[in-house]
Amino acid sequence: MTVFEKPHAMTDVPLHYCPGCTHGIVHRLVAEVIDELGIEGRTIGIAPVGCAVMAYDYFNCDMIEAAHGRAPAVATGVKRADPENHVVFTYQGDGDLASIGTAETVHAAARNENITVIFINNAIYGMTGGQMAPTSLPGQVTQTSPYGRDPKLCGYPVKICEMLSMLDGAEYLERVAVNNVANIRKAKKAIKKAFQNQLDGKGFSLVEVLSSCPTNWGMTPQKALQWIDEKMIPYYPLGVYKDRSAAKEEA
Ligand SMILES: Cc1ncc(C[n+]2csc(CCOP(=O)(O)OP(=O)(O)O)c2C)c(N)n1
Repeated sequence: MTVFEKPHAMTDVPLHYCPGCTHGIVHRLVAEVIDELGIEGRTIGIAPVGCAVMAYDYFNCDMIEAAHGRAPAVATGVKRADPENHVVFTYQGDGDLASIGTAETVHAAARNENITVIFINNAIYGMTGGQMAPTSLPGQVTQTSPYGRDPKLCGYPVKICEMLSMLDGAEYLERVAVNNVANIRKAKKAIKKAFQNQLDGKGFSLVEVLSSCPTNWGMTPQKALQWIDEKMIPYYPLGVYKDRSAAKEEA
């Protein structure tokens, strides 16, 4: 009896992520959704710069590597080239999406580009060694804020779902977490909806996933999952920030 199988949309390449990093979980959720929707042959993923830079090795669908932060712009071009047949998703970290790529993110949302954005918020620049990210919490110790992030000096964290929810353009914005089984199930549901919205032609759908980085947070994998509960979720509340079609149906 088969009790465990990897999704077809994932390759056999071993993941390079650190122990306890949740990038692998989110990759799997995306791949499961691609399988369930039967879209592998027409899906094109846009890989970021950051720890997920090698995402192109891990997904069986076509992948394109974008320069740091530019994934929504690349996704826009790929989607518009053949909107009926291409299913396009970006996969981006917080340094990528909420710092260097802020403009691309905001304008893709404002234009309601019919793309799916998977946003990994791990509150740090992982790949480059743990520098402060736009999403690092006030007081959070990082390589570039050794005494804790001081908002007077470095400003406050950028709350992407809240910020984009102000735009008329964005279709669907939800924040989820992958720190326990119940949250992982909810994350999968949100990711599936974000892809389904694209298939239904509804427009820009972004799922922000609160994720762990035990290596750069200086924690055990288990403590890192707790830290998401105790520190990240209170600052970044989970939930749907915008669901334009659902709001229209209710009205
Ligand atoms: C234009 C440009 N600026 C800076 C860098 C260096 N760089 C590579 S990855 C990265 C940060 C990645 O952090 P994040 O997007 O949060 O992803 P994570 O590694 O945490 O998954 C930076 C600054 C780059 N590659 N290109």
